[in-house]
Amino acid sequence: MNNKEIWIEEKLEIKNGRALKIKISKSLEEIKSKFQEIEVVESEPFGKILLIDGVIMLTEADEFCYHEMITHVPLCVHTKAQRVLVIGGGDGGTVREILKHDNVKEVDVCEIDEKVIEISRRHFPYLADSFDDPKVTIYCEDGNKFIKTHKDEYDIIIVDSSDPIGPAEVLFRREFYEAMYQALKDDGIVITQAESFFYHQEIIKSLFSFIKEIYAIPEYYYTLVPTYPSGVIGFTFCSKRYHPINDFNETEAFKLTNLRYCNKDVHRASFALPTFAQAYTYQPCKFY
Ligand code: SPD
Repeated sequence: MNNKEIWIEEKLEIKNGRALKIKISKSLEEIKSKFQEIEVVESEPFGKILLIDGVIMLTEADEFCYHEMITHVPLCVHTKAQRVLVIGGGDGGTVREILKHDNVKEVDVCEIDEKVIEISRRHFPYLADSFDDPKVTIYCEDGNKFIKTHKDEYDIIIVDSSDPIGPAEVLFRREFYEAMYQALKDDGIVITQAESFFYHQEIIKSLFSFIKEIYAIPEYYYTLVPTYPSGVIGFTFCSKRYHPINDFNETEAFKLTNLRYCNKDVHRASFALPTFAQAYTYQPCKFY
């Protein structure tokens, strides 16, 4: 990069005729792994940014909006969870949040690309240092294969993936959700990154076409992340037994850790979908 003014635009959304432009002050590192191109840049408005194949994975300024919501929502519903699996999540942000819950005794991380972990350790230590906790075991393997070798083991599985192109495509398929069902204990919960209800209706509809046939409680909730396309990103909440609202408990970890986005009102509100988006999912979340 030279000293001229430089902006990045998210490649995936440019294809669809829309983009968020962010002013960059410098490129910090760019590597090509076996699976993808990984890049870290320094931006003026959002601090450091991690990009994979030209798509923003996280920025320093707003990563907490995503990592808190992908993690504390299930952990405050299944409050006795001891074993948690993260598929993807190679930057460490999701693990950092999981470790705030003392009831969790083991965190397995299955990240296909060791280079994502390496680059995050160099540029985002406040996220990736979480991998050094003795409760954490890292497997650099294909999540879709890994999951099929585990049965009845996990209380919570969190899929912190990139978008359904490249290595993450398989993580949006029915067979993967069926395998996760088998890997869960009988009161387990799966949470998956499930895109934006403004921009990715077909993906969400496709997910719910099979999730509702596999899991007893299939729901969708969302968070606001200004640097993701449309500023909104959602998650599937696939549960065998616990209901996201009725079984919510404001745990000690939740109260004491100074969360910046997630609180009990946000937890509840995140399951309330705009009317048009309810049609993409299974049903409006039942509030009792
Ligand atoms: N459209 C980008 C979605 C990226 C979701 N995963 C981000 C990884 C942060 N841990």
